[in-house]
Amino acid sequence: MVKAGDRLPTYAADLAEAVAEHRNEIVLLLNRTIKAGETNPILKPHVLQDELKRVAEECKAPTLLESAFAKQLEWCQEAVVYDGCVAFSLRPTVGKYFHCRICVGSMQVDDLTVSEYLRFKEKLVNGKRDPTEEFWQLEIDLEPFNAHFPKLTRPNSIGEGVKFLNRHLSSRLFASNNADFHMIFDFLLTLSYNGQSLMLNERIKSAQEMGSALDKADRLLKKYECDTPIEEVAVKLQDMGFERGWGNTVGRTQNTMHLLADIMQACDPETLQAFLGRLPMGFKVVILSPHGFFGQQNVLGKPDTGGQVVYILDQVRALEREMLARIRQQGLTGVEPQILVVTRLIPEAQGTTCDQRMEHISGTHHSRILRVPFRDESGILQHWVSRFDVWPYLERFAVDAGGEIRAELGGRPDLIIGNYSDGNLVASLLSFHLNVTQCTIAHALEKTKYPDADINWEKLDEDYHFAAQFTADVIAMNHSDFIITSTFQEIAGTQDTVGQYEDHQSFTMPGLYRIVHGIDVFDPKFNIVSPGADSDIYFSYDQEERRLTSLHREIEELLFGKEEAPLAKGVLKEPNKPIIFSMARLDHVKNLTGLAEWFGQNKRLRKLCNLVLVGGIVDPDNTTDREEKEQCIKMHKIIEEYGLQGELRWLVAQKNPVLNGEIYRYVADTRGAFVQPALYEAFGLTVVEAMSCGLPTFATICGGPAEIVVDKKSGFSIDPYHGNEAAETMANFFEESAKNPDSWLEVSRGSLARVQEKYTWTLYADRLMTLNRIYSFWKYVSDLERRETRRYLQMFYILMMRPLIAKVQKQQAEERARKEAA
Ligand code: UDP
Ligand code: LCN
Repeated sequence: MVKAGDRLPTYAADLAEAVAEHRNEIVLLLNRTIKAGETNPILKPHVLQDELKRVAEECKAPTLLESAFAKQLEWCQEAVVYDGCVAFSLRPTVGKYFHCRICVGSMQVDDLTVSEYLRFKEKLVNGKRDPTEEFWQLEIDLEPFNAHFPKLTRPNSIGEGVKFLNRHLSSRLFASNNADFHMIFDFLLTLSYNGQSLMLNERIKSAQEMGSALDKADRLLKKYECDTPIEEVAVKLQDMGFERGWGNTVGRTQNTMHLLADIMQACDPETLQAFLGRLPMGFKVVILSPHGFFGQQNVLGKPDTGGQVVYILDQVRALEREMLARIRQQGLTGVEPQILVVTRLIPEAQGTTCDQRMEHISGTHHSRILRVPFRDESGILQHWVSRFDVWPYLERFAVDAGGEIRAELGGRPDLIIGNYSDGNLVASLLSFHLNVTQCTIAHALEKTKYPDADINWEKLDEDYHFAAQFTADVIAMNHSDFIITSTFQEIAGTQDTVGQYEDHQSFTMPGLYRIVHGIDVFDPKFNIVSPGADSDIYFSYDQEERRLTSLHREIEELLFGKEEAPLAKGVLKEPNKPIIFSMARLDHVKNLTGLAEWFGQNKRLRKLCNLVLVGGIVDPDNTTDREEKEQCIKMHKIIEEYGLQGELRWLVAQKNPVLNGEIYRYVADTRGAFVQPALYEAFGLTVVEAMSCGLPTFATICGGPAEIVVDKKSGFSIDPYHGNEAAETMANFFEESAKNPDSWLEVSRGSLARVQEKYTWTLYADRLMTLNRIYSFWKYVSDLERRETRRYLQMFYILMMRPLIAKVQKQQAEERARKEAA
């Protein structure tokens, strides 16, 4: 804190100056903020903005809106009100924060450090408890560990970590003037397959010797035609110290060797990436997704089983194709890629295959699902448990799965990919113990979905166990060698909104710990690699010859049939109208109930279209999931309240993707649209699916869909917090499309073009395989420096995560005992 007499650091000084310009109005604004803080002491930006407008109007001071203070308020992500003071968290640009506090009585402005800001915020929970207590709260600060690692500097380059890393590595190699080449040489020596060396053998003893051996090999290879199969020269190359892996033909081998020779001469990022990208490695991949029902049929739409399963299965197919193509190009024989998706085995499998230990993944040759049960002291856990409740089982799962993975793969994997918080925690444990490259994929970080869940963690802990989850997330994102995200916003948000990872930069859970530096969005470990939609299932409605017309009777029965509970609710009275379609898990955040409400309230829209919703269950007694039940009951209420029975049809979760693909297209035939109304959506596969079918899409601006859809070109962005406006936008679109069918076609074509350009699995697999090679090399060369972070994280895990897990376990045991007693 700035003490009396100190010169004010820039920010507080700027703010004090800005306040002085409009002192009267700002005092009024701050007093109102303090008043508003009595109901909710953590104020979101829109509340402050709205208040600012009101004050400017009431005081007849329009210049206030243009003032320096108003500009600074635009940066505000949150204001905390306590004891007559307002503390602001200001974010002038992505990933950069200032904190300051104004005490309204004296109008004193102070700069705060992150730690001071969080301590001030903690007072909301701790009140005026012993003030010395705040000094004993554990503070986690990962910044010093990463201080000597290279960092991106421009917000525009966030998510392009690999590009930056290549530049860094190549300039390091270039600057070292050959001194660092032993790193490449040593790394090449580590490459092998089932004990068989690749690329180099023991005949080459040093980086220098490698240089002259490359010249010798070049002289030999020049004597052959480029397309000569490598088998014809393999023995001669071996004598020179080169094993298989350089290429399948003389030409490709020569080319790979030239890349290495060029790197040794004068390294540049493109050549380095091209060379590393060709290395024969990453043959054994483990993908972890412990929770939920992970299967290939009958699983989608269950409370925890959505896009992650679809994503992984598509990812596996694309990765295997890419791995096979690379193995072919590397000229390797007898090498087979292996991908293991490791999940939990659920004995009470509810009509799925989740009780089978091993399952082949269709559409692949070498990929399998391996299921390992959750166990505790009373044996194998028989039933499904929510993703929020899995924490007590994960350590044991990691040990059991680790053993089974090694047995199945005949050794340790080359790459471990974690999915979601639980998978990423297990991936961290395994990669720590096996020293394997770790990739993190969050899919969704719950902290963003549940605003203020950090400060209120104690209230929510019984239902959600967020303390364990957020701790797991911080550990995994820091432990991981590289992180893949589907969009930019997942890392660093937008100019106005905070990204999901960025949200872990600093936060506090009073009484537990305070994170003053949890993650840096400028870290080069972040890479945007967007998924796609399976092009065999999700293709355009106008590809007539591919259409699955044999499914139309079933679809018509679903959409327009008379069957109701327990499989459906509502029967459409006017089936000829265009359909507004939405499909999601029946979660609060997915907001299907919100969409039903917007529709109910907009007479114009109701006249123009029917609403078809696919989600969850229709009978609330058919679920054990708390949120699903609550949303189901709410949906029934909305249907009653607005009298929607003849205009809305609500179907239970549809678990067959092939049928769903044809449903999207059928809806397109009606000149309908897809709506993704979520209050927050991390990415939103349904948006890509609908767009791939040529269905105009209205998608939430909160989260990933804002990046997928280009507003008014390839769809429409809607604000779920302004449902009326969203409904109006839809009504305008349908009105226009009824008058001018070309307007519908234009948006449909825009959607198709957008997904083809940006969201395909082929692009994804190529990128991921290249990233694996580059980050594995980086892990190898920076291993020693990283050990500090890993040790710090290990301590955090043992001293914080384990007690949190024990707490969840205790809560669950008490709940079981309560239920049994009742
Ligand atoms: N899905 C489905 N049936 C349903 C609900 C959803 O097949 O009743 C599928 C949907 O087609 C998509 C995935 O589940 O492939 C949902 O992914 P998304 O990213 O939209 O959301 P998530 O459920 O992962 O949060
Ligand atoms: C989880 C989510 O919440 C979705 O937004 C994503 O699309 C899905 O995973 C796949 O990554």
